[in-house]
Amino acid sequence: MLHRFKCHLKTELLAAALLVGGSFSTLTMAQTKWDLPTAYPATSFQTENVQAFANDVEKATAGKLKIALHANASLFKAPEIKRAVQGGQAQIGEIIFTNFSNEHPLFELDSVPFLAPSYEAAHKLHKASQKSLEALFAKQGMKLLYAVPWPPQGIYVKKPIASAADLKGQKWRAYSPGTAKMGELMGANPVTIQFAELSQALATGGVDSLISSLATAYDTRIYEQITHYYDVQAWLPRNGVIVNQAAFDKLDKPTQEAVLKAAEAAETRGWKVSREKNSWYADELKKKGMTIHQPSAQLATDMKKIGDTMLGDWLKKAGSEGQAVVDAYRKM
Ligand code: PCA
Repeated sequence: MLHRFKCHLKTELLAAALLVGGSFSTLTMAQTKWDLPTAYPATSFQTENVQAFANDVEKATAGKLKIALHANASLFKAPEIKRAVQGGQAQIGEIIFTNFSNEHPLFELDSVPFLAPSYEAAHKLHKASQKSLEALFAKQGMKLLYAVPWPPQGIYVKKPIASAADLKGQKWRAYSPGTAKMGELMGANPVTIQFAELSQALATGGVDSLISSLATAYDTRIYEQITHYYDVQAWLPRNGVIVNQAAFDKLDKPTQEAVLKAAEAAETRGWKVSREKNSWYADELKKKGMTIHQPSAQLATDMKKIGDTMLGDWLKKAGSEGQAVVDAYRKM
């Protein structure tokens, strides 16, 4: 009897809270809180998109699932985020796939130079590789929710260059095994520096040149030290939001659906914003003193050669599974 009375009281309390307003209702309902580490700053278009995803989820579930974003590698450093999600130290997180190239060739595919160097091509490659990538995460106890590309990657240098040989001996900032390899192939000295440490490394003279997007040049103020950009459009690396499968499975069905729906919207929005903002970044960077060059014929040839070498290496590593993905992409 007492139990029934208690239950009744609870229901009444819940009803009253719902009447009073949304914010009260969240106090009485079971609430789940997820931590979402990302290695990129709050002002990055990627992080803004992740934040919009988190807001959408909170709204669609009336606060039942709250996702707290931890930007700028404040909770985990870039290379640690994937393992943190896998182990459940963070329920959800954002990574750049290509950081994990040494673990599996599929993580590197979008960063093979000149394999998919435009938004259209990158989207085809994304679709051609999506199932395999999802299966890879599933094997590791995670679920891939969505992925969004950085704008095309170009080369930043302090002084104009005519060919890849001009990068010889330079301190080349890498953000992945592939970008380090590229530096090596040009005769530069690669040093891996994650995004969160990039501004500092630039300011203290630790970087002469690098490959990245216009977005990153704007966000990390590359233009304060490096003022020449070569628009080689080598690839568009994707960030992905991944969730621990067990954490996802603990959610009730409507909440799971809300997450999937918000993820789908985030992917569509992210591809659009990445593309649209790219020309805005170019304009802003020019205002800050960046010269945007088209690569000379020699530089383009040198880069293409490096791309061919890296694609050959990738196909060797990735075997028949990799070949099948590339074949499917080329048929699209
Ligand atoms: N910005 C990230 C990855 C690719 C990009 O455009 C970086 O430079 O670390």
